Amino acid sequence: MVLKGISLVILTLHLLCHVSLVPDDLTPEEQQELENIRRRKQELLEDIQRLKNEIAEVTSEIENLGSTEERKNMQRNKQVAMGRKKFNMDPKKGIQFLIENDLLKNTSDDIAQFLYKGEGLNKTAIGDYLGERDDFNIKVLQAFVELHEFTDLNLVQALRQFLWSFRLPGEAQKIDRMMETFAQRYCHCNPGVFQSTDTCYILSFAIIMLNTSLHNPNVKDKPTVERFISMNRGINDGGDLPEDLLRNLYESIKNEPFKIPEDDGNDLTHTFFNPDREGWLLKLGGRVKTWKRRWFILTDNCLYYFEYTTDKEPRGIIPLENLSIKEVEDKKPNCFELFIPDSKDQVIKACKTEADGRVVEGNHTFYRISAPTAEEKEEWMKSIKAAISRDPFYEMLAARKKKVSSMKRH
Ligand code: 4IP
Repeated sequence: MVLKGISLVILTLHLLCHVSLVPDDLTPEEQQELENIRRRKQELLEDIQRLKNEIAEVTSEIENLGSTEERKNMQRNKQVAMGRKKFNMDPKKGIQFLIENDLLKNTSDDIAQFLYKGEGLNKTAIGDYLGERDDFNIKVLQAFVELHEFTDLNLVQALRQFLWSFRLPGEAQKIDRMMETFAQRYCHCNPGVFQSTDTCYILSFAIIMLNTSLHNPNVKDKPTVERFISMNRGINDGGDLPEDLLRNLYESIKNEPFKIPEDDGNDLTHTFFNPDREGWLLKLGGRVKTWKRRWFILTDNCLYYFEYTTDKEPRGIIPLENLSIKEVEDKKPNCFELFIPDSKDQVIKACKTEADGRVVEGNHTFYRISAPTAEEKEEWMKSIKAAISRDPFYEMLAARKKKVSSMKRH
């Protein structure tokens, strides 16, 4: 802009120089005109000087910037932003990058602070980092949970804060570790509320499941406060928790569901909702690769398939334990596959009915299934995933329940 201004001024000046060469036998009007032009020339010369000064000022500002703290800060902020991006793509690499560039200290406390502030960080990535089994990550998890202040909060309020600070991963072992750390912290901040951290842990899950039952439209049977109270009998190391406390927690969840960071829709609400489902799907055979239309029912952590909806006996049963699920491409549309992770050739434990009615073991190393629509594929995959991931967790929870309800209080 400034340079363009200068060239214009120079051009005008050039023209004016020619004008000043005009002889002086001029009429008064022409002389007046010449006078005006000279004044204008003077003004333009002043303009040029002003522009020159401005350019000098801006140039010196740019030069100064280069040597000041400001520039260093800009550089640093850029690197932090890059570190955050890397973290969101691969949490471990992101942390490593920040440490290598002296933007973060390699201590569990500093990393925990960074995750707790969470600026620009994806909550799924935070959950993934905190859920890692590594000793160091476990230390970070502890430091992270200690940054939460739960004193004088009821359990629902504390859970709201906790579950909003990152996204709980789907894996049972990780959920267990994180909720255990949460329960310890809650009991530390609120001594005397629960007999043990196990009680706090179990009640936390009762609350998360209550949240799902009350607010997930897929759950038709909504529990009453009485049912919630009776479900939690005996969990305080053999004794009951005060009814008032349970009523308050129930009301709080009923009035306001948990706000949970949701990135791919497969959040806690899904992990703990009743995943039962039924419908028509196509299934590929085991040894002979023929597609058969079968009526599938998902219940009790098993997939049953029938020839007709009215059949009493299934043609096959696939227990979902130890299986994984993934989308696959096939000539048939909307396909997904059930498989054993890390073991391609192993036959999946399942049973099927032969043409002569005998029940025999299945022959599938994978089950390929095609859904009628993309939406149905998504729904089936979500429900099967939920059935797979909640199962080991329910076992762990049941073990804890058994432990606390068998304890006798003195
Ligand atoms: C059959 O093909 C069907 O696809 C069976 O499905 C299947 O059993 C058989 O797998 C496959 O050979 P044909 O009907 O063309 O013979 P369904 O039982 O639903 O009728 P699965 O195990 O998929 O139920 P193999 O592994 O038995 O060959």
